[in-house]
Amino acid sequence: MLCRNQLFPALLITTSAASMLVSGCAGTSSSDVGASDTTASTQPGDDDTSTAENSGSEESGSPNNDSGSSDDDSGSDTDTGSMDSDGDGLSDAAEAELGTDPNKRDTDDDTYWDSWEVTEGTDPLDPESRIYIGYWPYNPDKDSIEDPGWNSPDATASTGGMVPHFALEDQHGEMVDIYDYGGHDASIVFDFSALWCAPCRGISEWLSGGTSDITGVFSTSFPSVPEKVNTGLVYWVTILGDGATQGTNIVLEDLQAWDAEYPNEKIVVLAETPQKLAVDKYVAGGWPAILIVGPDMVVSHYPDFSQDPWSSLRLIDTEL
Ligand SMILES: [Ca+2]
Ligand SMILES: [Ca+2]
Ligand SMILES: [Ca+2]
Ligand SMILES: [Ca+2]
Repeated sequence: MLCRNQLFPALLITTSAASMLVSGCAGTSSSDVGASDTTASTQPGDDDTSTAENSGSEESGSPNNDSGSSDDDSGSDTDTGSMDSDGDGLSDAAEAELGTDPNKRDTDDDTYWDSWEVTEGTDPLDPESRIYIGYWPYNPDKDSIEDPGWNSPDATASTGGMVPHFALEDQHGEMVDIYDYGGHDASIVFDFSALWCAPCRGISEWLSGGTSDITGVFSTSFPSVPEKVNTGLVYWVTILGDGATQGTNIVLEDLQAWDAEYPNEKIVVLAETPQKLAVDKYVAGGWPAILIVGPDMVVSHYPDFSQDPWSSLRLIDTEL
């Protein structure tokens, strides 16, 4: 259910940083549960969030490392034309034809490997031509992740639920495939926010380096989160799910305005579609709805909003 009233955040400050909470915006009177629930909410997701990583998967399509190529080219292969010296998925011969560097995976230093650019139709010799303008992560093996579909019993909005395969428009006007965030050595945070939601704005302001009162409370309670976002230890995905008034849609200008007001080059800002499939699934108790997803696109922590709207932030701060 969606939030029906806007609550400016009550700042529930206690002497313990662990119990310091800012309330989210919820549609029911149960939203202002305070500091009494801080311990229970950290239990179920702990193991999930700390063990779900699959650190090797990012390079699973290209097993070589920069130091050599003997693994792929052992045995009877004596045709140097089929060698892939840099392990980027393109043979040396193909790279000679393309003009890319056979000893460098990302010839133009735009963060995307030569073979990925060929696959996606961008120019591996031009950094201005790249898979995502925003330099978002790319997962060449994303098709190996099984899409359960929105209505599958495997796609529950709960810890252990599989995230369906979807794509949404970002602040640069490009469609972003959410499975591109999978397969890396980093968890993914889905932050469902609404334009009308003051605590949502507080979160984004905090992550953009803001210093207002509300950001100070977040900083005190969850001090390591901004640095983990800024260094890529976690991928933060802001999904704007509701417009300036409740039930309205998000357009590109909303994304651009949000990004301009709360700039962080590591954070993609996505627009929920008018169908609101993701919001209907994941925003159960109030705004913002913040959940943690593993590299396998399985939800590793889904918060119980009525108990603790900020349990995901606490887990990011203490476990990731
Ligand atoms: Ca190569
Ligand atoms: Ca190369
Ligand atoms: Ca490149
Ligand atoms: Ca390029």
